[in-house]
Amino acid sequence: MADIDRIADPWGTRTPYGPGDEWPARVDSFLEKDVAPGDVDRWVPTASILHSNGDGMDLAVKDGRLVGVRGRPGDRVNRGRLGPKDLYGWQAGRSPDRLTRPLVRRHGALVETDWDTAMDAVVQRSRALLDERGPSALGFYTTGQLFCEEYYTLSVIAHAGIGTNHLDGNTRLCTATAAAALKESFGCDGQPGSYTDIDHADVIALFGHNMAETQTVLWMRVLDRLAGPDPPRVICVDPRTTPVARAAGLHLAPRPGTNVALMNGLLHEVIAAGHIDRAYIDAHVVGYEELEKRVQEYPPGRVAEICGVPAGLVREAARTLGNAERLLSTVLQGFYQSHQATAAAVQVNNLHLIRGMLGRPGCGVLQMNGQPTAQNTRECGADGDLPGFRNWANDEHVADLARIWNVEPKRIPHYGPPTHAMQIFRFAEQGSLRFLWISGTNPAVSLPELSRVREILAQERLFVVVQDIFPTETTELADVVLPAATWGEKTGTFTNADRTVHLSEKAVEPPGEARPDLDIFLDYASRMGFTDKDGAPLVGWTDPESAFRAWQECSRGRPCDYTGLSYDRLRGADGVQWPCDAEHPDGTERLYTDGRFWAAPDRCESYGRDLLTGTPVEPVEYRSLNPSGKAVVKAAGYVPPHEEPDGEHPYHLINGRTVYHFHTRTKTGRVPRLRDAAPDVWVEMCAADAASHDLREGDLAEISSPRGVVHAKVRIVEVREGVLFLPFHYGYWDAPAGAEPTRAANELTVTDWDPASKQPLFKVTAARVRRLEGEERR
Ligand SMILES: Nc1nc2c(c(=O)[nH]1)N[C@H]1C(S)=C(S)[C@@H](COP(=O)(O)OP(=O)(O)OC[C@H]3O[C@@H](n4cnc5c(=O)[nH]c(N)nc54)[C@H](O)[C@@H]3O)O[C@H]1N2
Ligand SMILES: Nc1nc2c(c(=O)[nH]1)N[C@H]1C(S)=C(S)[C@@H](COP(=O)(O)OP(=O)(O)OC[C@H]3O[C@@H](n4cnc5c(=O)[nH]c(N)nc54)[C@H](O)[C@@H]3O)O[C@H]1N2
Ligand SMILES: [Mo]
Repeated sequence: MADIDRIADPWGTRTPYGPGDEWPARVDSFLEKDVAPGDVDRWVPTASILHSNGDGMDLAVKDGRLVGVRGRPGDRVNRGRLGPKDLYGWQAGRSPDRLTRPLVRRHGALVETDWDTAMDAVVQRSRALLDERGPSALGFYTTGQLFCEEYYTLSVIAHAGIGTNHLDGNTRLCTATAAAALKESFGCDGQPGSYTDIDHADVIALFGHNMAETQTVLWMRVLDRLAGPDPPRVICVDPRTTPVARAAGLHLAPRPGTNVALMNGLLHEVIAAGHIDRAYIDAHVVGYEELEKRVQEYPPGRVAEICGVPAGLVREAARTLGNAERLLSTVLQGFYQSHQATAAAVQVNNLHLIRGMLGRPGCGVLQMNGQPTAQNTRECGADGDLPGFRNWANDEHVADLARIWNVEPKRIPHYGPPTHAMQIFRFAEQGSLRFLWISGTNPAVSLPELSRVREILAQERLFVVVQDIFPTETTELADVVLPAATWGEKTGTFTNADRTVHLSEKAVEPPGEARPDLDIFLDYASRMGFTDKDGAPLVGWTDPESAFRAWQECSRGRPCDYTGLSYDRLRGADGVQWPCDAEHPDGTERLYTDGRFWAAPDRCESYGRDLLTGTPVEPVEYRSLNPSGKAVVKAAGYVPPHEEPDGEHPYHLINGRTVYHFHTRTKTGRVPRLRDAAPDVWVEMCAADAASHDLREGDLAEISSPRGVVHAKVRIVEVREGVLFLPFHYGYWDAPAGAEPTRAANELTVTDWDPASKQPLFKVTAARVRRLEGEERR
């Protein structure tokens, strides 16, 4: 396998299988040129960290260095397979420009220092702000790429140590809508389905999800079903002709930002044809009548007008969805990063609820995650929610958490919903927030409207701590930089999108003085002297395993119950799905198999929100709507985006990913093979649009929006007319001279978010195009 060029062929050879069969194993591996398998000293188990699949893999160690990887054939997630980023991405860790010492800003410049000096600076500023302005002057912005133990520790520090409501993850940009949609429909976060649903499904529908490039191994599973007997029908909903669209039997290419109208059209047809499960609806669902009424306004003809998808295609897709016996749906950023994100994602849940397609093999919804450990961010409350999917608006849930932490309930802020990332940055802009600790994320490239983000982070009055493994566009704006150890250099657990927990063990030493994120957070907690109500340390654990045990206690009796697990149990277990407790000692493949949801008023994680305005539903209102805790079908009408193409900015600009790069490329841009596969930014457009600007393949174009400009080489592809696509991976740390600030897609995007999930609208921008000539070209 090592010989196959997985840059040229990201998915490798097929191992076909039929419905209900076990996915055959195929072991992918890569060792450095001069290393033979017999030379490897140790193989250390972990799972992939550059997407949310959680592919089980081993790290090869020789003479204390990483020298390669191999897939684990027994792992339930990947059965041995690895994607291109899994195979080569680990090489980034040894890059010579890793951060190896703390940095502090002196007279305007970042200079190296020791840990004591750096941590003292952080602690002094924290204390001073707590005294002068109170806890709301401090905020934390974390990630979906650390370990469970690290999030839990940070969550305790922020919620009960500092007592601030300003804690969120970059999961806000990523899977906030997944969480919101699951809460709206089922009362609680947690994927109902399982990756194994691919093995059984007869129809697989991908909504705004380019799985082929973003979850390569899961896509191999789909490709293997497509190559086997009795293959599933695949439906792709994406304005671009992605590799998913090319493999799909049915491709619907809606105008960007019209997902709700399309979903309503599909539901209209499914209901009109009587393809509903009346018994399931009567027994397990509230809200169906309202949906039935609402979707009447969306006959295929009207949907065709709004979405630009032929009515016949809407009908055909609805027939396929309606006739499916085992329907698996996946949803991702084409839905989540749009306006009406939650409203659209919820309609996919509705489709499954009214068809009774849940909790059986092949019948699943995957409101997907993107980042490897985004699920843990949410479970541990590092996204601002309360740990263990507790409801901030339910005083008993808060009291229960306070009991576990041995603090007074009033110490845990719960006066309103947690502050979302976009609002945290707003508070920093306005000056009420004076301290922002950023860990494992690079907002100076990944947040919308970058000129504004740079200005906010550069303010004198805002104290910025950045904890990263490389110098980035964000560390450049920091007051203190803390060098972290990363995956392979530290131990912890993490959970993928289908609730599978893996243990990732330390394989090699971190470079220089870099420290595991957990150690940094523990050090801060101890220097700050946080205590519980009896004067004992608030954070009573000292290492990954004791942190995991503390988290297990916090998860006890909750939907994400980890109490049946342990580090020993996870070693070599090849992935266990939560809940794993006394009742489910082997873990749980599918949730809601009995049609019972985590939605009763006393149990639910959230009472939900108005999908149009985002206003939280009052507890009494929820109680009367859903007294017995059924699943909730919520209808939503289509509204057009705030920013739509017009005469001045006639194009829809969307953006997203390529198979070779991960986000802001701090890792994949440092791996020669991956870097060279896609070294610089480009813009995709259809042939007719290119011709109208006299642009040919490879020409340089200027894309502009009311916020900024990007210069990019033209790629002529199959995409809806009037739609432009930019990969968002390219920032400035390795940009050619003169490229700043015209390389990052987020120079163009808008400061706006979905009212319910608060996820930013990366994929809703109006733009114009111009050919760049002569000396304008960099
Ligand atoms: N190679 C690679 N893999 C990754 C990552 C990576 O950076 N690189 N990141 C990981 C993370 S964190 C995430 S969140 C996932 C994201 O994974 P995906 O969601 O699959 O990735 P994107 O490219 O952001 O967006 C998916 C598709 O949405 C389409 N789209 C845009 N606008 C619309 C619309 O209005 N309607 C519809 N229906 N579709 C639309 C785009 O054309 C695009 O093909 O990938 C994960 N995996
Ligand atoms: N225009 C546009 N913008 C987008 C998106 C889009 O589709 N379009 N997608 C959004 C989505 S879904 C996501 S997930 C975000 C991603 O956005 P970011 O989170 O900003 O992207 P990354 O490049 O993954 O940043 C992670 C940072 O953590 C560092 N890091 C890696 N490992 C460790 C570790 O173990 N410890 C510490 N302390 N640091 C570590 C990396 O070096 C890097 O600087 O971007 C969002 N922004
Ligand atoms: Mo993401």
